[in-house]
Amino acid sequence: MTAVMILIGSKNDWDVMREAGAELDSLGIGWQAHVASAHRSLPRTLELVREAEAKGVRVFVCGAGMAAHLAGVVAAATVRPVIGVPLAGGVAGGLDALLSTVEMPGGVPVATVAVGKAGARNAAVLAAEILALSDPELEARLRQARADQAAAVAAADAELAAGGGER
Ligand code: RP5
Repeated sequence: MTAVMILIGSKNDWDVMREAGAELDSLGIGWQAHVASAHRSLPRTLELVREAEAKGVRVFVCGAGMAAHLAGVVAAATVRPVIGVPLAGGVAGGLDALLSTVEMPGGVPVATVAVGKAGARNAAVLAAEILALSDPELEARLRQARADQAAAVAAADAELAAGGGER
């Protein structure tokens, strides 16, 4: 089942947004991705949202750069959760996209994450956390992923110490 739809404003956004797909894969969540521009192909974008709702997509993840209106337009077209990933590339290195994504008018929220790859990954994790509210097995996988992260930090710390991390 496709639980998450990833939308990107340009094919050039995929290099970063593929991180979201990879994270969803690692958590065992079904997804599909489409290029759908708020500016260049608005009717198709709205059609994709309608189709996604009809086939049971529960969370939208939208990545866009520059005047990043994709997440906001999708949020205007659905009451399902929309997570926005601002992407670098504009004149302000991603700050432009961050503000375009996060500054939504009251009543039409976009849950906005960090600029770039960390944001793409966190969008997937946040989508998973939303889905896990009604899926105890997914919640267990999320808890395991957090435990794995902590173990990786501990391993890095031990490696640093073994390599002479003190004087
Ligand atoms: C946005 O404009 C896209 O999300 C992309 O990040 C940016 C530039 O698009 P391209 O000119 O690279 O297609 O709509």
